[in-house]
Amino acid sequence: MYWQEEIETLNRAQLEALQLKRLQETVARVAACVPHYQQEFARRSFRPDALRSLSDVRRLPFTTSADLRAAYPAGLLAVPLDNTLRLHTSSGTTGKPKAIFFSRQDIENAAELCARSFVMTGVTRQDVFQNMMTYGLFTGALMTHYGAEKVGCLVIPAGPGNSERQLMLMKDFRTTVVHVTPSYALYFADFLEKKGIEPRRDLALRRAFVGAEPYTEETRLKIEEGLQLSVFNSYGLSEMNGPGIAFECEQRQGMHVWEDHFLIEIIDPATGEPLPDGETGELVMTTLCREAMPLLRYRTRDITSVIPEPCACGRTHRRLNRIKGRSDDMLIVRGVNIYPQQIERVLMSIRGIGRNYLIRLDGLDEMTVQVELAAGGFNGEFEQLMSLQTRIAERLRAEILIKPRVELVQPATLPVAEGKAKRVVDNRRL
Ligand code: DLL
Repeated sequence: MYWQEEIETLNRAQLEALQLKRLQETVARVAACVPHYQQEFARRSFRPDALRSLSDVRRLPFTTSADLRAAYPAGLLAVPLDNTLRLHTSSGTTGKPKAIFFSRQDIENAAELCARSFVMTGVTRQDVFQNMMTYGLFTGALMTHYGAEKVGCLVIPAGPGNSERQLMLMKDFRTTVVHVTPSYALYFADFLEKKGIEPRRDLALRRAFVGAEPYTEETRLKIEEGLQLSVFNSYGLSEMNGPGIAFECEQRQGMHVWEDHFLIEIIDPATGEPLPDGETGELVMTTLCREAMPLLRYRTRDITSVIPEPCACGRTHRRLNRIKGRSDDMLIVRGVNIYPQQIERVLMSIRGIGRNYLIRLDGLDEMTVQVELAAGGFNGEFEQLMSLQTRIAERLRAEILIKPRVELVQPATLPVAEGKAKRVVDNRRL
């Protein structure tokens, strides 16, 4: 099923011609009215008419989150403030957030891309869409809300948390689709289990759109098992609209990026040099249709690769592999580079442990992984508990090359996230 079949199936030559035209327009616009880009262009003696082919995008400067922070609160606006309609912010780890402005057309486009994404998974106007993302400055809920309304779904703006109420809404209004973060989905699966709810028997859930933070294939399986539905990976970032940037189709073999709106590159994060399709590196995105705040070569910090092969669904927009992590999430422990997702992958594949965990770094360089026991607690012998602990530590060592301390804790004792989870607490004195 398609939402905009003609655009979704444009052949590559047509799609690339459209991208080039839109890239030239975008660059001409920022050259005319965004001081930040005017200065960057002047510094490298770049003239917009030098953009002749898509590979010329490499002559453009990168934009970083530091550039956006420096531009706060005015943003890198390309239109008068009067022409903007909505503000979202993206909170970084510290300091001021990034301010992202949207024009009426930008909001409309974001909703269209969400609608495309949902229809691609098989959603129709018959669906009941319970939006468990946070409403507010975060883009996650509002953008998908508009997209699902466009498709004609009944939208329930539940927001996250209050699991009792979520369950009541799901039962009473026969919710078929949820949009949720992986951490809350895992928590909610535990909650249903404790309540003795058998999702397939008691609820009408069919699909979960899961995103807003990195998660592993093993976590997808845990969510599918717990909620008894199909999980579709939903990717985006505030700087590029929020959700609906890349989404899995019914094949669920990577996420189609809407390339008529975004030009993607994969670069080596250390050198900034482009990498060929299939190689893993940092995703860089350029907006092609943004009115209020076009961004050139935005460094997402997300680590992934492009799947160049055509997809069986017939869409020509290329796919991204699951995000492996963020380059700024990488931990260096005793000289070893570790992504939190490597730890998650191991934990989610071990039976007998629960769905919540926390990575703690203390002292000089000591790593402790706290893991909740499965929902029913542990009924076995002390020896069995010790052997489970040893097994987890050994499996982790095989994956991350260092052996962390493993602490098994009672179910429901680690902090629970309704939005994005904080999985790493770094108290090191380095
Ligand atoms: O999280 C937008 C969004 C909302 C996407 C709801 C999907 C669903 P930000 O708060 O700006 O925007 O955070 C963007 O979250 O750069 C990734 O690091 C991470 N992220 C988002 N989706 C995924 C995903 C929203 N499916 C940052 N897999 C991005 C992995 C994801 N990481």
